[in-house]
Amino acid sequence: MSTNPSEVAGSMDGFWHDDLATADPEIAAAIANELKRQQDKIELIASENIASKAVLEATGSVFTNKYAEGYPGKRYYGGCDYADVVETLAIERAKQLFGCNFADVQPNSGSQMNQAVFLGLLQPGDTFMGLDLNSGGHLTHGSPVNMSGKWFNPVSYGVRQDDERIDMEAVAATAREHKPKLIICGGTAYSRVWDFEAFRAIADEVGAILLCDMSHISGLVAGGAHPSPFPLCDIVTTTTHKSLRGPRSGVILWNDEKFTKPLNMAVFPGLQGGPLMHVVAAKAVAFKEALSPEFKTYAHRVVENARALAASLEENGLRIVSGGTDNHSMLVDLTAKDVTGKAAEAGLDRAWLTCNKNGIPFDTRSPFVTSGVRLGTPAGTTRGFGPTEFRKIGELIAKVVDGLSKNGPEGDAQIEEHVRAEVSDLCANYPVYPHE
Ligand code: DSN
Repeated sequence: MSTNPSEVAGSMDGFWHDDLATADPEIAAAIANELKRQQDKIELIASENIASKAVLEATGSVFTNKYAEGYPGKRYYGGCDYADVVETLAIERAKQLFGCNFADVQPNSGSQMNQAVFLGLLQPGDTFMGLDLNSGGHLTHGSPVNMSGKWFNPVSYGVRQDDERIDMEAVAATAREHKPKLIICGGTAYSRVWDFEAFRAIADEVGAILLCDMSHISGLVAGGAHPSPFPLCDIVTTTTHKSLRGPRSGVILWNDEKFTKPLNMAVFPGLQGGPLMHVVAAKAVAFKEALSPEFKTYAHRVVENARALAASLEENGLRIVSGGTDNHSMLVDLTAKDVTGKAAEAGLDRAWLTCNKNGIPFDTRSPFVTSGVRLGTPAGTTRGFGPTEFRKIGELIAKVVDGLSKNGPEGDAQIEEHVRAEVSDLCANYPVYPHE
């Protein structure tokens, strides 16, 4: 029997490939198809965007190989010199971008950043308040199926039935009654400006910590197109891949040093091990982009485009929840058309318009069916669409919905074919990665 390791294990020749297409043609083909999907269809999912090539390059960098448990200057592994460089840059840029004193850039996701706030500042069973999922809140803000709702005691607030806006009087009354330790503002399907001053007054009155999860609007906050939660909120969390246009990840921000130890310790070693340093590097890149004057223009354009889309949808017979939008997103109520959100999502996808079904306030249908769709403008704005294009998109959406209204879930094949052609023209004029 041979004792030569290379004979025992076989040759290593061909183990390394210079490109993915040779190393793994199936995955390379799926990635190429995904790029084509993003190019050929119009992305209207309000929580998605098109990250820059620089962000993608950092995400795919050699930091994938590196363990860096700990924080800059205090690591549990050797060889962290450059990990420290990227993490320090990410922290400094995040602080500059959002005007705060401290940042933890290690949370791997939106869910983990919020878990860290719960782990660091609450005890199991503690009472907290968040926007009800049915009014546009997020799973991690107290849904009974999420850890926040299972291990803590959530009390929710909602929107008024008549104008579908958050009822601050009711928020105050609920806070007085339940004395929450934490109040969360921010949501995933709420298209109106958040009144941080009113939330601050309520939090002060009942002695609660005020957390803003600004994941949906953080790009708008960065660009000055929505009021900043700082300095009014104690802690601010945000994902980095929505309107902020970075890699898929999360960040925690705060001002008062008393939160530093509990929050840092909750992220590591409380919840996570080695940070995803390639994603931390990409976050630093995204923050630099968001600090640019061009990003300010982008953020304002996102809102202008959302208003144009909402106006066009209304002019074409569709009702927008709360009568319009102040941010990047809107909920379309399909009840009067007798079309479900599920059917609309499928019909619009056949017409190459990508969106998600979404419950509307006081929805009587299940979350798997729903009476609405949620639409957003961050991705379309990144590829260059302006109000003219979004008004056109509003007309196209209304046509598809009318086809569904007349024919049921199969929709009108002729209309959908016509819309696909119009979508193709728009997409051809605005490539997602122009220099690919
Ligand atoms: N799933 C995200 C959204 O679409 O809003 C929130 O985490």
